[in-house]
Amino acid sequence: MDLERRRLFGGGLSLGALTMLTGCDISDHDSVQRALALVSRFNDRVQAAIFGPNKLAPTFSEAEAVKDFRYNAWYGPEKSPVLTSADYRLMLAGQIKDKTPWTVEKLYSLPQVTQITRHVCVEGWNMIGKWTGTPLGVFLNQIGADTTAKYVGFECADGYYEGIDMATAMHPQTLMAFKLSDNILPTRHGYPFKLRIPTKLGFKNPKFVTTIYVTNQQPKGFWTDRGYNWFSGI
Ligand SMILES: Nc1nc2c(c(=O)[nH]1)N[C@H]1C(S)=C(S)[C@@H](COP(=O)(O)O)O[C@H]1N2
Ligand SMILES: [Mo]
Repeated sequence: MDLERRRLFGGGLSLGALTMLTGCDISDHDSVQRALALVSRFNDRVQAAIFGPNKLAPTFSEAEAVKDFRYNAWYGPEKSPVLTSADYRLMLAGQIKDKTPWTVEKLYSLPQVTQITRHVCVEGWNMIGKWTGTPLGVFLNQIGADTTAKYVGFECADGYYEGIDMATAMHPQTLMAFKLSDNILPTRHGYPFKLRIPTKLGFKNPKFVTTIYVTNQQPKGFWTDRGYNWFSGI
């Protein structure tokens, strides 16, 4: 019940209020699940509607940035996929004009910005880090992505998958991050790049991205398929 409880209180509804609203017996597991799913989808819609396309996440000073950033994934760091610049190609799909695959060299020659922001993981930890890379919006424009489409999706070398709405994709702080603490992204943090999205919870920051696609169909997410909210903004 933990996750459901958090969602409920986050949404500002008590379990009792929900029971009254839905008229379902709290001991009836299936109808509780259905009611919760409804609240969760409602929350996603409200959050998407109030998302400010240019409202910035807080930024921090150099001194506040952690040098030794914490690792997280659904498996141990020793199992991280090892991608090499010789073999790696970023594949492009969906509503994009120029779908030529990108090498690491070409990606790393894109114009870059640095940001110091807070990463928040739902598992109960957060950390301030310094990331450097290209705003995803700049890249999407360069490859002729249809930015009137609704979503951008990501597939990763470890089987992970995620997706974000176009407003978040075009947000100035949404980066294809190539560096962490001024060093090329280490393998365990997603080499050759991760999406760094300070307006989203940690799990919506995919690492080891191998495909970017543009679509009108809401992309699935690894943790969303396991019960977390799709929007998951912070
Ligand atoms: N490909 C991939 N990306 C992922 C994950 C994962 O398991 N695989 N875990 C997510 C979660 S839950 C978190 S908190 C962050 C952790 O990123 P870090 O290892 O750079 O701290 O990566 C996110 N992106
Ligand atoms: Mo996370």
